[in-house]
Amino acid sequence: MTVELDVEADRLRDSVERVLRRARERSVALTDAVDDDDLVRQHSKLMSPLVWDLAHIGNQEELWLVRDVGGREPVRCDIDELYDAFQHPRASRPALPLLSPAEARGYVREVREKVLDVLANSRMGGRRIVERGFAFGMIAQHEQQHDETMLATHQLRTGAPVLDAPPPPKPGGTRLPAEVIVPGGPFTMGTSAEPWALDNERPAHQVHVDTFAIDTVPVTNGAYQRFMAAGGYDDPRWWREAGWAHRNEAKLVAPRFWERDGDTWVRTRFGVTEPVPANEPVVHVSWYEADAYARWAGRRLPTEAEWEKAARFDPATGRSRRFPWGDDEPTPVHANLGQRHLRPAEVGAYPGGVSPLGVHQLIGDVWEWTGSDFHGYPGFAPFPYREYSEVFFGPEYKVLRGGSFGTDAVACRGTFRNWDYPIRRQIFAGFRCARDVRRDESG
Ligand code: AVJ
Ligand code: FE
Repeated sequence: MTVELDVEADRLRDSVERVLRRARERSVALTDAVDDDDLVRQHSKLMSPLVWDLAHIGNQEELWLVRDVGGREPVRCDIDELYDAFQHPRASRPALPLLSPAEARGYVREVREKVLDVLANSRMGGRRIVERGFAFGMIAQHEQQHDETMLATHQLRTGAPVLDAPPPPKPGGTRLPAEVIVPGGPFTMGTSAEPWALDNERPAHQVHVDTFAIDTVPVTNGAYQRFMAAGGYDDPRWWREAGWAHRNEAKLVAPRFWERDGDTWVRTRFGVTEPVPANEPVVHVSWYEADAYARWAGRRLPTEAEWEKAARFDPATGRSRRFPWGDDEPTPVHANLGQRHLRPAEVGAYPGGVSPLGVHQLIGDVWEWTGSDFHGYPGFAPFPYREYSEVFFGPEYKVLRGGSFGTDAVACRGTFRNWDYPIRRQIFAGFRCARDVRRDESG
């Protein structure tokens, strides 16, 4: 028994070390890609300077893994306040006396060395926070979430391209049905078993969902351009009141990063301008734009429960899977995750990731706006800190699901929940549509 537990703990420590290293390689690549001047500059009021994200990653790691889990002395006790996201809004961060790029790099390295020592000595159990490596998994996810945020900052910066990646796979040419019918009935939403699931994904609970239809693939640029060409941005019928007000104030006419070039649209991605690719999922649209498109199309956004049922429900067993394809961790066969590519793949490009009911690309490519506000599930309990989720619960945030090409596998699963304001467009967000299905239609 003890020997088995030791083997189990060894395996866990190895996998923790791998995900921590993977996150750090990405953070280093994203911050080494530009010069120091670029690291300390603010590329958009919506974002922190990259050097803030870097030191904040180290500071969270220090707070939870060095001090709390490890019970060690602080590496630096004088900078917590600077890197507390609740003390300083993003727009004010460039003016703070932040660590310089060299200091930030030294800081995260020093913290990591201590953490690897804490890890080597951790029993991976005993206290709830280290049960099955939770705190380490939480910090790897935190770093990867900031890496995705830094990738969004890269997308907002101007200048010559500095990031590079091979193109994603192309679809095989199989024709897919436009939509999939998901049978009504109960399913298990959320999880109590996933060791690294964050507090807002818990606990597992039964939810009844009426029969509905959901798009087989995310809405493409080509489909979205038909909405634009039909005057969708100029017709208040399709927009809810707050969306129409925002469309007027922000003068929305197209997704973020699109520009008119003669009579076609081009878009700039990580410094490269190209014609808008018709078969890729649309990305960089706000919730209000997604909502207006859906209404124009005679459809609606899926609720969060509908999205999760489409992604996880296995009608053969009645069970909810970890991922659409099953319980195995994502690989490049399943989904476009982890910044392996710098764009979403064309729709139909991941047949290996299809759900039991036949829905494609739920994981990876683009975050998908749902129609739902961000709330705690029945029985929610904040863990390990209220500021991860609970302080954001309420009607002002909309839930996004599924992860993007810029989301690492450690921070993505069938239960994972993201949220943002309905006006936000700098995140890698698209959507798919759903509709109610009448009883006589579903037989
Ligand atoms: C879950 C992506 C909304 O970036 O604000 C990072 C993740 N929480 N540091 C965010 C997060 C604390 C969070 N999102
Ligand atoms: Fe953070």
